[in-house]
Amino acid sequence: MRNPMLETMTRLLANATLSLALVIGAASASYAAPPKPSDLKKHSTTPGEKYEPSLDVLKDEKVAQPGTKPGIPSLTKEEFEKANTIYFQRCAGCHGVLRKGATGKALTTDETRERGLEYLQDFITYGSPAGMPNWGTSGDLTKAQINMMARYLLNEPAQPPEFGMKQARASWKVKIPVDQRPTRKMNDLDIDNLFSTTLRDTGEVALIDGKTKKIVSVIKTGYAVHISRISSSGRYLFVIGRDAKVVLIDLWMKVPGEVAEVKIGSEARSVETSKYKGYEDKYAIAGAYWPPQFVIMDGATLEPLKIVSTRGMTYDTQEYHPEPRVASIVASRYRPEFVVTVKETGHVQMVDYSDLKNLKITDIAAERFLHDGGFDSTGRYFLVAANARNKVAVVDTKENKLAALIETQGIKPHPGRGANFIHPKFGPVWVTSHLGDETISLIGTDPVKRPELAWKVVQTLEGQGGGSLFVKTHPKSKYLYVDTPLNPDAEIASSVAVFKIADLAKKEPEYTVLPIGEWSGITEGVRRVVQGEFNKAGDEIWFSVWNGKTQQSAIVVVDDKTLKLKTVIKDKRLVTPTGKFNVFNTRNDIY
Ligand code: DHE
Repeated sequence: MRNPMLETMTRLLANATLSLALVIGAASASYAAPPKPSDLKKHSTTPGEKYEPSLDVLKDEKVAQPGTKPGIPSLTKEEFEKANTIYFQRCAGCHGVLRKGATGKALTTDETRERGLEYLQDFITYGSPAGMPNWGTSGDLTKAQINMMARYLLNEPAQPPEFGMKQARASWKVKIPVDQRPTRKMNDLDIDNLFSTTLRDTGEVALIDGKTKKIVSVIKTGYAVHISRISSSGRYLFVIGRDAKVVLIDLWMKVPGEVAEVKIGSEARSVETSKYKGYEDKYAIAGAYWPPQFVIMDGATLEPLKIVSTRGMTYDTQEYHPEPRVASIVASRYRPEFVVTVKETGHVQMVDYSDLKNLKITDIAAERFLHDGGFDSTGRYFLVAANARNKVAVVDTKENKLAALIETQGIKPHPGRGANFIHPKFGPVWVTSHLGDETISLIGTDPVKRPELAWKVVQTLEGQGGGSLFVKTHPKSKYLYVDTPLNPDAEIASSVAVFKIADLAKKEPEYTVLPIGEWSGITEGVRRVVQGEFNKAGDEIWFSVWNGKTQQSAIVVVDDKTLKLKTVIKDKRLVTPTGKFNVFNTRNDIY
């Protein structure tokens, strides 16, 4: 039996060469009998369920094949390597590197051997209505591959290597020592209005001048580069790739370029720099998915100084989790602390960097499956999505405690860093959209003047649909922008919804659709429109038109006053542009 929705999604995702993990199972995946073909219609393989980590770097890591056991079907070395690649790419995001379970069920051999080969084959082929994609009937995996994966699961999991100080130091390179760097800005660039733009599939960032809209420099970074963050002074740019390589770029150089690099693990997603008064530009931190750890580095050289494992107990049931990944990290302005979110165990760790030898960590029990988030407009409260729990945790970085845990009223919140504005009726709010449905949730953020509304969903808006990743506004803007790049409908994926903030007091606020993909003039590909980012002045917003690696992509600049097209940035070097990080807004947490 075919599942057209899944097939469309799979095709769309493949076209755009997204490496979102294609997951085997979701939180509620059950081990009951394989579903009947008629149940397959109930599969909810929405973008929300597909947006799970794909361990694209670990899949290529050479790991030793565990020994076989009599009576258990074995794999040849070649089969093991192929199965391992498929597992890390498609399954580990949910079931964990060590197969001990994350949002998906544990697939340890005590579980899998009890079920047996045939059962596993059926389950992989048909999936389950609870969220496990139907890999066989969708055509994603062949019969032979399914048999190979079932045998792989009956054998002990492969254990990727650890990555400690020895490996980190061996990878550390200072290309230009501090004393050979400029002592003042050597270029005419308006650094604060540069956009560090992720070129996802070439492993580079393009620095684009906010005024001329020209590429100033393209810099090699890590594999499948993910995000950029800026040092407190605005001089240094930090970029992290999924291969856990952190690259430090000096924006004062005549042509900004790399001055140092280090690897902090095998798979990573987040990086941040110290921002507390007196510690500006002093330290950087990066968080890894594998091994589960964070690394504090020197801010000017990336010398790795301290590695801290995040392995430990889940916050609620207090059971050991062997691989809780580090998700978002932000820098507190109230204390010399990094705010580190630990995904699978649901802890937020306030890591005090004032004394690295006698490291103090205040551990806040929040919620499992923490992912992305940002500050409220005052910079005191950090709001982070626990996406598989449909919640947002609010961390008070002044008092170092959990201020609230909020049901967002949508499915799988994904705020990016969120958006802050003054609502005409409810005052200051912070916003998240959702991967799993069209809900846009507005959360009150003023516990002093509006305590009755603080940390409550004060309003929900209906956007274009699910598959939203990022919302954005600016203190000078009158609008809230909501993207939907992972929506299965190509028209929705290539446009954004814009709400007029002044109209939000109306009963059913309407939105305007900006056909960004069409405005780009590109006619090929799905033209996914992703992540709005304002310029320094807050009068224009930039969107990436994210196509496949061999297709044309672009950046579309919209005039925030008129909501009209201002410019299209096209350049053959703009390959798979996704996130864009304006230096001024990023370093000052303006969103
Ligand atoms: Fe991201 C932020 C993890 C896929 C673009 N992404 C984040 C953060 C995390 C994360 C933990 C928060 C970092 C922080 O603030 O410190 N992302 C993951 C994944 O695990 C996931 C789902 C799958 C994977 O295997 O990596 C994933 N992310 C993507 C993409 O496919 C995106 C859309 C395109 C790309 O370039 O990779 C993407 N993620 C982004 C962007 C941000 C981000 C642009 C930062 C947004 C911001 O405004 O700060």
